[in-house]
Amino acid sequence: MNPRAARLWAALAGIVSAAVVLGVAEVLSAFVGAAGSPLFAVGSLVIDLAPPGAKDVMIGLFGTGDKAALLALMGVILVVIAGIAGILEARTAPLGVVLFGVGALLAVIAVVTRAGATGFNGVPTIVGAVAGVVVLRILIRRLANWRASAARQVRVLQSSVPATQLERRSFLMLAIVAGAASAVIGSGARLINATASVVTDIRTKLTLPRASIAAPAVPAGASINIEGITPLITPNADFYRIDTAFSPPSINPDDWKLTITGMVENEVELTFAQLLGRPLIEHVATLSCVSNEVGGNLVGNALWLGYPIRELLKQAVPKAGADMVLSTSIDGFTAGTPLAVLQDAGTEALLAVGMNGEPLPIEHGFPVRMVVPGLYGYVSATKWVVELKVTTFASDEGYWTPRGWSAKGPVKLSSRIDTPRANSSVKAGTIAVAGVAWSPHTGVKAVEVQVDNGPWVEARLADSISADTWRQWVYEWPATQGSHQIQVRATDANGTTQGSTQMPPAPNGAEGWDRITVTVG
Ligand SMILES: Nc1nc2c(c(=O)[nH]1)N[C@H]1C(S)=C(S)[C@@H](COP(=O)(O)O)O[C@H]1N2
Ligand SMILES: [Mo]
Repeated sequence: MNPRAARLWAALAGIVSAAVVLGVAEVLSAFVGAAGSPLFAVGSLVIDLAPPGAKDVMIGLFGTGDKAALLALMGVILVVIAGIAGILEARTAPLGVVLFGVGALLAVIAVVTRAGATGFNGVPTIVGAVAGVVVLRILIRRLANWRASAARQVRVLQSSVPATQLERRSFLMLAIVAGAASAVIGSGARLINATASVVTDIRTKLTLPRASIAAPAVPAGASINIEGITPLITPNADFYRIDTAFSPPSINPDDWKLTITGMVENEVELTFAQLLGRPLIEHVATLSCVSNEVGGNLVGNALWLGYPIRELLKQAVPKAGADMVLSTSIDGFTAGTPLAVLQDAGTEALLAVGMNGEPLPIEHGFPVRMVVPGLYGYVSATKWVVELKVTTFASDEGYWTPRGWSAKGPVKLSSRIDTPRANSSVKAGTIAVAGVAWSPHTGVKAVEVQVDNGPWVEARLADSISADTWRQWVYEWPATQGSHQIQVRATDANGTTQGSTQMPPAPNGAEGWDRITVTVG
């Protein structure tokens, strides 16, 4: 093999390895967040750093294609540098690896310094770089073997042809497979990431209309100010997330549409703009997951902004005999909700667009989800919802029903101790035992605490926002030295008290008293 050919193959090894870096980084970013894409970050950084004159030149030359032109330019530069790295590695290892390392370091810096990025977003690039370096080392070793074998063949002038062919094949196979896989899978992931960043951007810039009917001010007495108690309103960043989506769907609101189909007199179609044009209402409601264990935290309370589903159903006019609405997410998830609940004038079942004063976070259903006070999420709270089919429980079922969960899922009366923490140590004296209790749509009227085998003592309940939300409670406990067991039970507005029977989450929600042990010193 002549030196020129050897250099070209080494350059190819470098380019393939760079494709592996980017491909792996894009695929990982598709799962952990589009902000992790080194291509996106470096491109954005270049745009930010470019002097205004350079931008004008690019726009002058390429018009609205300026971003594509920039990407192409970056691609050419990358190919050249990667080629050089391959040649360096073949000639003077590990210089090529060092060049890869420096490039990856710069890309990681670009990624983590983007607005809103965290150190975690650097992980895809780091993992990608490690994979790329491994491929580079293997390719360069195979290339060296191929060259050595070819040189031997020339020297002895006899048939070691099969050996040379094998060495060549092992180099080319890896180069082709790694290059092609990175290009194809990486481009697919890049497309997903590009859409995700576009949708993130649209969401950030979106201003929702004000509610026609604003939620009444939260009563001052609804919050108890105690260290360690769950806040009355759960911030979006802390709101539990449960869904079957590996990475949350990216929906451009301009492309979003809801259809109401099935057993209706009039099929209804609603765009996002039309939805925002309707009179929206605000409502605070507690949402909880049927999988929540006693004492668990798969429950949150938020201020939702949305349009009452009952109004849409009025427009669609359900036919006689229908008793369920099967809501479908763009990702295929479905939930079966009793039609009567969605039609009920006293239940604020919403097609929600806002959560705590912001557009829905993407992982909580952007641009539109359902929220139905009083029902577990799996039978009501479809995120990224695109279709409501009016149907019957006899002929349709939601996603979780054939998987061992009940077709209907009213939320069970529950209470939880937030503070002190289970198995913690506290000082003797007055200890605030506090937490939350909920029975959405029914309301909580009392909470009692029992220490060891003592009597059940009534806790002080904070004011209620409405029957649809949880209530904070506190019991000032005169704690004496020793190990103590504390348990809690709530009574709902109908006078029903939580029973002592323990039930696991499946098939329709956990039951039992939350119980902790603390050591008083
Ligand atoms: N598209 C979709 N929507 C979904 C789910 C899902 O898996 N996919 N899970 C449901 C379940 S089980 C719950 S508890 C709630 C959780 O909503 P959150 O993630 O906003 O807290 O969403 C519901 N909506
Ligand atoms: Mo759930």
